[in-house]
Amino acid sequence: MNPKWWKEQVVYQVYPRSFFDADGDGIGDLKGILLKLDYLKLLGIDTIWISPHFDSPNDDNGYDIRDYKKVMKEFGTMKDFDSLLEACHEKSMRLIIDLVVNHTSDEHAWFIESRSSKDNAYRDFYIWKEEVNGNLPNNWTSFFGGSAWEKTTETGAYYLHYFSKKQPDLNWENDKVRESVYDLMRYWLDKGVDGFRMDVITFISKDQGFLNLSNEELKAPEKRYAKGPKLATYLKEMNRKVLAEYDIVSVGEAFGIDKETMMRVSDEREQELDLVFLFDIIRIGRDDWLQNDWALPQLKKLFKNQSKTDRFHWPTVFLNNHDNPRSVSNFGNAKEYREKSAKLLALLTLSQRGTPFLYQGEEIGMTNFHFSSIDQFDDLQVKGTLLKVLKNNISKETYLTHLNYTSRDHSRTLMQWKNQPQGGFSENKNTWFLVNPNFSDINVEDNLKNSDSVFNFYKTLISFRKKSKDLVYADYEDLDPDHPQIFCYQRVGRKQTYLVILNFSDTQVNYKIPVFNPKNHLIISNNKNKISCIKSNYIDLEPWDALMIKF
Ligand code: ISL
Repeated sequence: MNPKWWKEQVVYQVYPRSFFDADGDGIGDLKGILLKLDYLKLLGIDTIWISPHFDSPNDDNGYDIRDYKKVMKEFGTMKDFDSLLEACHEKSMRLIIDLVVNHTSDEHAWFIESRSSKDNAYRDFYIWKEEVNGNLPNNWTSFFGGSAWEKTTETGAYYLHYFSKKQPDLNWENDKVRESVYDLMRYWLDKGVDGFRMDVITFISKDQGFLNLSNEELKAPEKRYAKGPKLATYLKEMNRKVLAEYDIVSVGEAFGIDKETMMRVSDEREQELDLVFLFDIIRIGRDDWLQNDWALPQLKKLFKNQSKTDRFHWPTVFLNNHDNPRSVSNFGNAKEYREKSAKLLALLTLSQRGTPFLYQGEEIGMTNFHFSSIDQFDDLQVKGTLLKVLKNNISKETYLTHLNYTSRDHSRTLMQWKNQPQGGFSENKNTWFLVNPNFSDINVEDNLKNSDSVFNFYKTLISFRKKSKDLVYADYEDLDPDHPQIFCYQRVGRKQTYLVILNFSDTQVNYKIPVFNPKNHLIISNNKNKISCIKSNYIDLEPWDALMIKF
């Protein structure tokens, strides 16, 4: 296995807007992240990924960039960014930033020029099409509701936007676009950032035929958008001209990518990207905003698939991010077994083969928010999709029920630091978004005081993982793929074997451990009564028991 720093570290994603408000305007900021670096260091975090910090009108909370070389005014100044980056490096931490170059904001200077006239020098920075017999250029849809085409008054032509109409897609066919992107990448890399998370990077190549999507494809357009013909060309060029020049990591958000493309994009021999985020695990049972039931064997199969890669590929492992519900609500039991199931999920994430990506609040077992009305949501995806829902004769109540499982807003409620107003996120009671009222029970301050807290479980596990290369690099083997409640797998290293047993259920299970060695040693368990070593291959597992042993 080709050892790399980014294979051995644990990454922590910060959504700056909701992380910590240092300047008291009710919005999280860069100074707030700087003030919390020691907290992240204490947790054992080596690398931080921050969601977009660039100047933006915030139509999509920063994923609509107006100026790539300017810091969003709500988050602070370029000096604040430089101080944050410097502080990270002083603390031997790395900082990855979010590269959003499939699209810009419609308020970006390039787009203001491009839309103004058909012969403007920037016209071909974006994708313009005329209407066809009075109709839209084609039937492509936006992820935020409606058509992916928006007509402009200046020239009567339509521009393409896979996301909101305030997020026009860049035309990567145009080499001036690509060179401009490489220039802005170098700007941040020359400052010393340690890599990029690349937003929907698999969408940057467009099928130049602009053919209609079939009815089947319309159900999941991302699968077609991620199959553009020149993706490999562009990624290889980006790697050759920029990425290969620096000691950094590139992780591509690969929404909609198929297995074959994924295997090529993240194959180190292909010189494209280092890592990719796949969504089949985090979106298990999901059909857009709908949440369907799923069974544990389905989840185990997905973990097996992603870990079954060879030595030229390295997976990412994550159960949370800013676009998905919180893992303890999505995969655990956020009610009577909240802390226990949160620890089980911590063990699942941190004992896998691959780079673990944690998300703010996961380390203290933060849960989904209970939304009582659609008006409470901030996310434009919720509002944009409502029109489609109503058009399909689905009631608002049904939509709200599912949003309470699936909405991106569950992960955007304010980080819960203390049992104080606004959860200690801000001194200002007029915060930009909601705080979960359960901050009284679930907050950093209480977690730090409690040696048996979710935080300290994560901290212990992260510390252990960083000391054991076998737990990082060893192969993964699911030992009981069909069991309906138990997730049991081993990591067979050169020096020792790690065996993980997870009871993914509210029920007690008497379990026969498939692989047993009486000379074993308990590494960690979320059940204080578990003894220091397992004497028999039969073990009584209480609801949500999780343990790792080595032999
Ligand atoms: O929720 C999703 C995946 O779990 C998708 O709807 C999501 O929009 C998709 O993964 C792309 O996400 C990225 O690009 C969007 C932005 O809204 C998301 O926050 C970002 O992560 C447009 O930039």
